[in-house]
Amino acid sequence: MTDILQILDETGAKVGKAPRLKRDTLLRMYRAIVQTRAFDERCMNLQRTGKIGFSIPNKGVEATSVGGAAAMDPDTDWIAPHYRDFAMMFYHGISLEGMFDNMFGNCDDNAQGRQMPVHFSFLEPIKWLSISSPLGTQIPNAVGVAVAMKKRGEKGVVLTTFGDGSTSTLGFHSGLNFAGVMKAPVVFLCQNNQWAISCPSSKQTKAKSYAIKGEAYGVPGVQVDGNDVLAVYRAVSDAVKRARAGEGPTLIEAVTFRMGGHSTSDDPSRYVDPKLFAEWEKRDPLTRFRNFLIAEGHLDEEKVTAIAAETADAMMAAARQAESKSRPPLGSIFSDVFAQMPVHLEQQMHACIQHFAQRDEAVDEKGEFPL
Ligand SMILES: Cc1ncc(C[n+]2csc(CCOP(=O)(O)OP(=O)(O)O)c2C)c(N)n1
Ligand SMILES: [Mg+2]
Repeated sequence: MTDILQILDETGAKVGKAPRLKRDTLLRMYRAIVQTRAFDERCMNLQRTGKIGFSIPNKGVEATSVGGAAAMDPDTDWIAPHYRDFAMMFYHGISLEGMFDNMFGNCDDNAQGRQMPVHFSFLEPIKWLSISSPLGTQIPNAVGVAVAMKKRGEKGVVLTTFGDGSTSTLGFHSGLNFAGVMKAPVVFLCQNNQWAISCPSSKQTKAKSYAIKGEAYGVPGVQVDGNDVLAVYRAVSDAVKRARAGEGPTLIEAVTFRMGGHSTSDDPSRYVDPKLFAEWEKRDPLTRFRNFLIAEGHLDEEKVTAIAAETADAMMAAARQAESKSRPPLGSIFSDVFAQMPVHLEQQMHACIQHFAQRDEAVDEKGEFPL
């Protein structure tokens, strides 16, 4: 195991060799981080005012997701994401409205309100497995996709992401083991944000790191500064190169910190020492990258303000648009399972619609989630 990979120090000064990225790509990475933070803020407001049921904050961990996403080629590659990783979608240019349609579970939500908020399902702009709540299940799914692509002779690579707590799941074990044996073209990116809800890393594992866990499966492990978007990009793109060259999987541990609650239902002040927040605030991935981009002449204060303002406006407009749409029709609970709905389901659907119509009761639960 080598030392932790870092390219930008906490002030944004270069301490390692920066990857050769075009200005447009660097700015796209920056915008994706800004968008994720603005999305977080909007969703927190919407949840606190009772308009949506739930959200998952990403403050502090955005660079891990964006650095990983930027290393993937939408023409060939797949992403099998963790739920705290939707910054990846912002990098790849997802429609904001589609994201808010999911947050409101409205009639245009492509899961028709059947999923929890932030559990996005998209087939574009990059091949993306739907986000699932049971931890670690995306890991064997990702390996399956990777093995299938290898068998078909396709050159795609799969990036799968998960949290530190998810390394304690069976999915992590079976996924890494199978990938090691099959030399699958997959990259495992563990977002070590130090917490699994209120369980700290010190109680999650006695291993020296999460990266070291690859060794038992014959999968090389690397540790990277997860608040340094360029270092994450470098680690993931090196692992992608290995995978594409037929050299098998890599496990990357991105060390970062969750700068807020687990979800909008959580109160981190009950278990996180406030000193830790103050300490990690100094390593903020957004400030660090912004300082770097300004020093390199890619950004200036005026542009920084303009990007922040246009992002906040776009979030507000997309959220308003999604909020104004109706809920999915009640009958949609029964659709999409069978091409031809069986008679017994059809009967149940009519009975259900009639039941609510008779009670003159709008289906309007507040939709609060306990997690
Ligand atoms: C298999 C499974 N066990 C338990 C849970 C309940 N649960 C939801 S989130 C969470 C913590 C996950 O921590 P981590 O993997 O570090 O991800 P993070 O939330 O920090 O991004 C737990 C235990 C679950 N969703 N799935
Ligand atoms: Mg975690």
